[in-house]
Amino acid sequence: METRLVRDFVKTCTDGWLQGWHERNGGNLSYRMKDAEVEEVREYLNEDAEWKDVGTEVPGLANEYFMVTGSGKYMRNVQLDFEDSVAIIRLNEDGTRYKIVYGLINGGRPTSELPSHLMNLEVLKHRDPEMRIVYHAHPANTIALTFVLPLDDAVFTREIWEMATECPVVFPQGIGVVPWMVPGGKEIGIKTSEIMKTRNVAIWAHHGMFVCGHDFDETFGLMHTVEKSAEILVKVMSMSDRKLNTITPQDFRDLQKPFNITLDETALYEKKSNKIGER
Ligand code: 2HA
Ligand code: ZN
Repeated sequence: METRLVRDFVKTCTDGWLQGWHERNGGNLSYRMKDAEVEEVREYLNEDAEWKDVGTEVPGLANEYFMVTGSGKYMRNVQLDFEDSVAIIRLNEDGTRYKIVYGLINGGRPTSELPSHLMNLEVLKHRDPEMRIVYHAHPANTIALTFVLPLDDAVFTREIWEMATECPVVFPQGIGVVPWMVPGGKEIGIKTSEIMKTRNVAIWAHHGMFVCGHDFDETFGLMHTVEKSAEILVKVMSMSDRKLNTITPQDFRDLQKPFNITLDETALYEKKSNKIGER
């Protein structure tokens, strides 16, 4: 199957692997397919496959097709063996069941995080019908920060925004943080999709990050931008627990007009001190 979509999907998996975000079978990727993309590969689809439970309900995505990585599959292998690592699934008419219409040729299931992916994609479709991608990875610097920063949306947003001027421009809605939870289920999917109602970045404490977007470049670029800033913050914190200089709340506000963005004001609190992570 050599389509533009397949090339873009594979490239994202490979790029994430090359960044070191996908040890073993870590991370997963999903894409809500356009009708024309389904038609393009129609001849490869097996509609006789058996129905299985999603593990949650996503009625807003009824009858739609998704390209998803497989549970237990390695991101590094997606480029080497696409049909073994990836599936196209179709949802039933009430969004409670799916069938594998393509891929996972050696058996297996869609990503273990399927409930989170689908619940996010449902919320995103409602927000903006062209938001089609959800990407989960295990980037080390972002995860490291969840051990030392308070697990607070405003603090995470502010500390990561301060590390690079592009951050507020790239994700003006800020970051949502999910406390440690059991992965793979409906509960963590509910928490994450609550964040995706208004934001494009969710950090799972001591686990990883979820991002969304309209296309693969934007989605991958968002993960990359957050993780790059997290890396700078880790470097700064390894030198000092305080900042001598930084971007101020007024500096952030000054970005809004020229960049035509509206920033999450809850992150622009006045800090009591220059100690990193303190409100
Ligand atoms: O192993 O990343 O969260 C895939 C995962 C589960
Ligand atoms: Zn994970």
